[in-house]
Amino acid sequence: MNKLKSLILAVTAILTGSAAWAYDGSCLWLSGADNDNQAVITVPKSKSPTVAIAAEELNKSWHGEPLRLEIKRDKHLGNEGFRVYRDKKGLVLSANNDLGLLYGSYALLRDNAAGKAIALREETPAYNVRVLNHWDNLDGTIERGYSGHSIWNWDELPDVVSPRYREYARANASVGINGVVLNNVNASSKILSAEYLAKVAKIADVFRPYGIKVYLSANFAAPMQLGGLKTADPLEPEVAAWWKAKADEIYKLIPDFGGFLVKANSEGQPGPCDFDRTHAEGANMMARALKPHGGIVMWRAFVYSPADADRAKQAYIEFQPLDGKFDDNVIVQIKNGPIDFQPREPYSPLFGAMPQTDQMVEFQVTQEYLGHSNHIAYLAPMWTEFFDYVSPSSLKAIAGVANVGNDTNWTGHPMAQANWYAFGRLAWNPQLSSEEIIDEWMPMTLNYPENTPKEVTDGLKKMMLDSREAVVDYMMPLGLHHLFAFGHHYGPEPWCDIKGGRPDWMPPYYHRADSAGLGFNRSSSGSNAVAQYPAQLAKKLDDINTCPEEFILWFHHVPWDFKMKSGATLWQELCNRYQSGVESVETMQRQWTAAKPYIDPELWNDVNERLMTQARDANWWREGCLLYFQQFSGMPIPDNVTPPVHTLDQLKGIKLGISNYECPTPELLNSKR
Ligand code: GCV
Repeated sequence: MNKLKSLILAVTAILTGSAAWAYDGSCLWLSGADNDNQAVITVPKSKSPTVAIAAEELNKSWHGEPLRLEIKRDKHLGNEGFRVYRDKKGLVLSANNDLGLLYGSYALLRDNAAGKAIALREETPAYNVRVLNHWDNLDGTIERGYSGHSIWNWDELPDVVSPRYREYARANASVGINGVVLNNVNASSKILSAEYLAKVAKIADVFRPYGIKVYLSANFAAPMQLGGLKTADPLEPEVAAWWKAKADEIYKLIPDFGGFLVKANSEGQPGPCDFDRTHAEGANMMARALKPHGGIVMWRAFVYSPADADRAKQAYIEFQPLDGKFDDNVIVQIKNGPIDFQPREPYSPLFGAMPQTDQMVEFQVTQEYLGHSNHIAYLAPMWTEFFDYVSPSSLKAIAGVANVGNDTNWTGHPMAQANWYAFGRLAWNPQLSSEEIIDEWMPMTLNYPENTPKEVTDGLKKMMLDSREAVVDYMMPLGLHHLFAFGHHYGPEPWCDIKGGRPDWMPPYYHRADSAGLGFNRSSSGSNAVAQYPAQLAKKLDDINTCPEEFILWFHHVPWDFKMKSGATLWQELCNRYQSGVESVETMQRQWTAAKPYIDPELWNDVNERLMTQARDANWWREGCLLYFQQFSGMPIPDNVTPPVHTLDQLKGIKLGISNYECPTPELLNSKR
């Protein structure tokens, strides 16, 4: 719902005397003030604004027994942990400091809102750095942003500080996120100018009471672009001095500044390799500038210069030999998979391959490759699947590419709020299951009445839990990847071939369809990417008969008549998976329809319309991919699969004409079919 509509509703409510509250999605999972609340809250005497926020939140919405907040030394709890226990006088929330009390308050309120009994417990976060990465540009656009423009109003800062910054900080703190990188990794050096740092400082001031540190993406060539130096060579003393002076300047303005995120020598960004230096030399030089202030460098390993014929191997080839060469305030930030946030990827083999180096995972919360804001794709199952392979304890920190924009409901698709929520909860506790997280999020956000039939809420839960697998099935099942339309990555283009374009930006590079079969041979008889994994897993992946089927086309070029576990041939199985993906969306539509009487009409209609788009697009994917691959398999589409109604040429003719900064609208999609 747009802002104008919200305003009209609010005004109508005032004029008609009806309830002023109308759903617009802006509250996220957080409840507003609760007038019936009779809570008795005792808080420590403190001037801390953080304690004041905790008290305000509890006074607003706590429905439990009288509660006492205490600051008490407890070495188990660290800086951010909390304990909930009972003593003779009643229920107590205690922590070492104000921040622990804030996190504990949000945890208690979560229990309340989800209708759970208060669990007596001790909680500490799994990671000290739990950070969202905004890919927001200084002109207000967001790379891969699907919910409007950036929430940072750079033009009006530092004079005007939008109230939304506080709402945003509150939402993050409520799920345990404690850091925000404000700007795109494709970074403009301007963010480091005095003019912009003054603006950044204002945002940091708003975030501070919520325990959130500000970080910035830094352009490696800033000493040249901003400082007028002739070089950005990390071994040149004047370059190191420039970064040191810049760090000193930043910390004067923002004493708790978190540090830098750097995309170097990747997709055209400058980096140390431009000066024949290594990633470690570049990262360490910047880290040394931050070190005296306690800052860190998150150095991305998202690189794929063609050092090998297989892009999936390139980051490992470039980074693994640098193990042990990074300073202790550098963390190497690695995307969960070896290619690029596909609907399903095996984990990146770099994880665990650099035992002397701190590593962090980068998840993508924004749905660049999962239907933008038009499709429901609850991503906790993808992230917990990653943790099934990579032990959370082997990581030092965690990052998620934000899906937040200035739409009233923050995330475009109302259900995409669940991904922001899930990222925060998993960053705090990666042992949580997707189901536990959705059990928390759903009642708090969808706000259905308590007497909603269980089969309805079970249906909604299933809709969310199955949604990512549905996307995998209708977009690229069985380990297929990167079949996306060029540039914007919305619809299917397995045929895409742009003259002069990098081969590894073209889908045929990844699917390798030919008359013999389908899939990228990364086994020992092919690119041997399997060898980058630990020996036991490598052996399993290497054998077409033991490779998990969800990855079979990632690691093998599989003959069309290969017998799959179901007994079907590869071709039949492929057709079945595409069909099943489409049918799953139809099931999701039925689950949503069953919930209609219990959901706010505004919310229900919004999601319903998006589901219609999703259903149509799922079919678009199914038809496009099956018709295209059929040219190679030469086999008929089985009877159990709905016959395509379009021709391949018709589907090839669809060009959305959208940029990398927007979501195709339903109107645009309608006009193309
Ligand atoms: C910020 C992919 C995306 C780019 C993104 C890049 C990255 O290539 O398509 O938009 O750039 O990843 O993670 O740096």
